[in-house]
Amino acid sequence: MPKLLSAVQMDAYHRDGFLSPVTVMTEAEAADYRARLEAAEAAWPEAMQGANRNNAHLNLRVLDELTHHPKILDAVEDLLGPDLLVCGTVLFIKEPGDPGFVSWHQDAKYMGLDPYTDATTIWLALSPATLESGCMRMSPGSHGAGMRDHDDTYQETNILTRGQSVHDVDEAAAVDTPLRPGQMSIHNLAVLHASSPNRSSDRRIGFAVQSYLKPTVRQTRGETFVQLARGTDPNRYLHHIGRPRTDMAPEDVAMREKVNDLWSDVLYHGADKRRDF
Ligand SMILES: O=C(O)CCC(=O)C(=O)O
Repeated sequence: MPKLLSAVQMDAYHRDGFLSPVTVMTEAEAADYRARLEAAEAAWPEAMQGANRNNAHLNLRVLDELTHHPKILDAVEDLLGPDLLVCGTVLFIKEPGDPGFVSWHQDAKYMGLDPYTDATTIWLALSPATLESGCMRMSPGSHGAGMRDHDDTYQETNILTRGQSVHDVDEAAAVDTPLRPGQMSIHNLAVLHASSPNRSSDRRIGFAVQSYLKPTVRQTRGETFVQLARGTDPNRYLHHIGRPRTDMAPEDVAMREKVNDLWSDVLYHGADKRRDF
């Protein structure tokens, strides 16, 4: 018996490689999370810039709560089953007028996760993600064709680590995934997706759990740390860590730094250049 998604929604996810929108909280709840996140940004600005947009859930309660939010986990459980691990999170924030964009790419290309089909990513909107603010665009069905060649462009305004880009995407068939605050999209790690700059007057705040994994997943390019989100992990292929009890506890900050360094080694494995995120 599914916990949140209908059979139609689950079929759409498997057919298209993504599902959007999925409502997991009210706009008022999302506004409360946004206010808490922005208070944390004001208190610890350095904790969320550059490389530190990664894995802030390891030392901020607000992002920890979102990562382990029961409704989000219900939807993920409907797709992956009852045993769930969290291997990382990313804050994708585009300020108003920000030229930052995301080129067409497949997440699985550089994450070293095998099998990537036993993983999924959620992207939760904490502000309106619209055509104007640069919501994600997805290429339906593109997850079915395996890994594509990516060109590491390192374009300055490309907010992906290497500016990795797949060039021959059928843009005409692409689908926009606008989200209200409190809604999320869920995508397969092989689906092609992209997003444009934020031309609105509000911040575009997205929180991605990248990704939830079944315990069957191994890391092929380095080391990965995970939290148990639901059920059990009989395999223990990846390193387990706990959840923060307060904000910015020194031991959690140190653990996050270690996790980010090792994650960066995975993402930049074999790369010509390395950037600060
Ligand atoms: O935030 C964006 O526009 C892109 C996010 C993304 O590429 C992802 O969540 O995999």
